[in-house]
Amino acid sequence: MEELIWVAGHRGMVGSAITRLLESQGRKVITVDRSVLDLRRQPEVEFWLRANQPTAIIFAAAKVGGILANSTYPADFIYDNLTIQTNIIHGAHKAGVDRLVFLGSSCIYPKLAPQPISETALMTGPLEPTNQWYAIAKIAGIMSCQAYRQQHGRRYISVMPCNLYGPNDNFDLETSHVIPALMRKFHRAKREGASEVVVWGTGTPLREFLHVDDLARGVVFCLDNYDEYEHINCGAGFDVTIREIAETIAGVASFKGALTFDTTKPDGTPRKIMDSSRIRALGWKPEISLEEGLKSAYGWYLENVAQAPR
Ligand code: GFB
Repeated sequence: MEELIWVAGHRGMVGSAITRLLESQGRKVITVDRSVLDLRRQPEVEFWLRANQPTAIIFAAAKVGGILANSTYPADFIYDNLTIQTNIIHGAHKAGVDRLVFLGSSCIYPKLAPQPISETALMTGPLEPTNQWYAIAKIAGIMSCQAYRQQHGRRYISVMPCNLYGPNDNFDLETSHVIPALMRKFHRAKREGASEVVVWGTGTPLREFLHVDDLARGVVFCLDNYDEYEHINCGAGFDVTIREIAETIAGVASFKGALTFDTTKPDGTPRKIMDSSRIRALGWKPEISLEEGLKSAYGWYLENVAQAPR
């Protein structure tokens, strides 16, 4: 059967990176716009899957956001993610799609998991409260893949990325993650000649950041080479403090002023570096350094977002 891969969520940062990679490899990709198919509507998703018959699905469709979005819109995060993933995973099984790669997040692990966090830490302790609704939805997604594998023999797998950044990120200051938010803040401060930029929290939390093109290679690598019940981590292998990432982005954006820390904003989990030794042993490793990745992502922001009329 000729391969046809549905990248669900192809307009987002992760889905667009995976689509670019698959197309550069000459592989056949199918996508569908949100205006044509609302992934929260089960009969429509099932109909679309039966009509289009992909041979594999890469699942990058999700309601995502930074620390503030997660804690402000918990109902949206749990409802959208649970319905989208249940519709796609169940619909894939009903339509006879045998391969599916589900994407989760490092926030599935307990807030105080031993570091670096191995896959076996799942459900060994309480979650980080700021994103527990998103995390529970993603945990349900992992277990759904396992359930369809166990009961129906479906080759559905789950990949857990660390914090990501890159082209097509969300640069909205209220709902974005830290890297795009700081790119925007430093760019604006430089343009307006401001003497300081406000960074949320204490600056002490540690985060593991991976360029989305590296993640895309990891996901496609898993589609081709990984077929197991247990989910698999995909991270950069090192972490940095929020203060360090802020200073690096300030350098990339040539902002010379001061950083101030707004401690009324949440820090979130203190640290979440994953143990990615399993995927590395299989043959994947990141290729884009943090410095290089931040420079290219900032360049993308300048060309595609900063110039756009608002
Ligand atoms: O990227 P971020 O929102 O995600 O925040 P999480 C990371 C850290 O950066 C937190 C700090 O300690 C923030 O307080 N930070 C500093 C900022 N300045 C800013 C800013 O201007 N904007 C933002 N957004 N943060 C998310 C989860 O957690 O990570 C999601 O909520 C998902 O569920 C994602 O798992 C990968 O790493 O804290």
